[in-house]
Amino acid sequence: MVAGGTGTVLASFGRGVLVQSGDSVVRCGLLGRKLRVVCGDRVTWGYPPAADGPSVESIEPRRNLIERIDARGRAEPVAANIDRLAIVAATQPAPDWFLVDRYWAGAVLKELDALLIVNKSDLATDAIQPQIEDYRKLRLSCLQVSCQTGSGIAELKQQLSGCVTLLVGQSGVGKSSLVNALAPEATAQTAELTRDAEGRHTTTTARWYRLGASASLVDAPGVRDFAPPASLVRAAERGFVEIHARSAQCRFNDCRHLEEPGCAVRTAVINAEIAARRYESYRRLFRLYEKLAS
Ligand SMILES: Nc1nc2c(ncn2[C@@H]2O[C@H](COP(=O)(O)OP(=O)(O)O)[C@@H](O)[C@H]2O)c(=O)[nH]1
Ligand SMILES: [Mg+2]
Ligand SMILES: [Zn+2]
Repeated sequence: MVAGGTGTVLASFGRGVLVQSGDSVVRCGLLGRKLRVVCGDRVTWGYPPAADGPSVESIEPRRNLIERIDARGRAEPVAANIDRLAIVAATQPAPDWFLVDRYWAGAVLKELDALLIVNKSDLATDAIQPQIEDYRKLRLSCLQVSCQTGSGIAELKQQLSGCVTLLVGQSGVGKSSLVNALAPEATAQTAELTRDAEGRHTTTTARWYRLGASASLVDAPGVRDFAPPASLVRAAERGFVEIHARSAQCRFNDCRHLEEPGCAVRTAVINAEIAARRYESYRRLFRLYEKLAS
């Protein structure tokens, strides 16, 4: 039996965590009531005399912490030490582009790289090509793949190397299927495996999967809203690259790009230099942040 060591938290459930330590996975308790461990944490574990089994003893300082807003509007930790956000969309279920914009804005604010993965390319994708083109023009990387046929998966794997990537997206777009396609030994639970007796989807916590030697994926079901930085209503603007770029030309320094006179952003929308749909996403995110900050 190993005496302990350091490792990465694969999943955290209340008072217990799974830790990847070298090549083994250890189920640990937590030493002390104050430890709050989240998926992706780097931890030290051992067999402290005060505990009756392997226990996490300390957490290394985090590079970042991704939090979501729960149903009551409170911030709830999802995962730590993330490099990149992969936003997953598909033709089915029909994409919620406002949600995609919101995720991208969240990534910008957390200083994460962002990537759009459009899954299910085996189905007709004509309907969503215009939006994909819009994102490409804004320099968001977009990759079209199919878990079903394997198309684009090798290229995606290449893009993910060397990074810890957090997968987010509507339920049913194929996040778990992507984990299985990229890390066949992972056996992430897909829709077929997570329905309960009544056929409802069961929610699970974030899970960390090793992808070869240098990359990993975190599947984070149920993340819709990222917690905005406290006191930062203007954060919404920074999350929209094209709006942020234009704002320098607004008459007022503190222009919110809503009804202010001399707003260069609204002029750009009228001249179709900024997509009306993206501007609407900005307004909605602005209102959401305003509400959360009040
Ligand atoms: N046609 C098609 N269906 C897919 C593809 N990838 C996943 N699915 C299906 O989409 C459904 C939802 O997949 P799942 O991975 O559970 O989505 P999640 O909720 O985002 O984790 C399942 O029925 C999958 O079999 C794909 O590339 N093409
Ligand atoms: Mg899933
Ligand atoms: Zn403005």
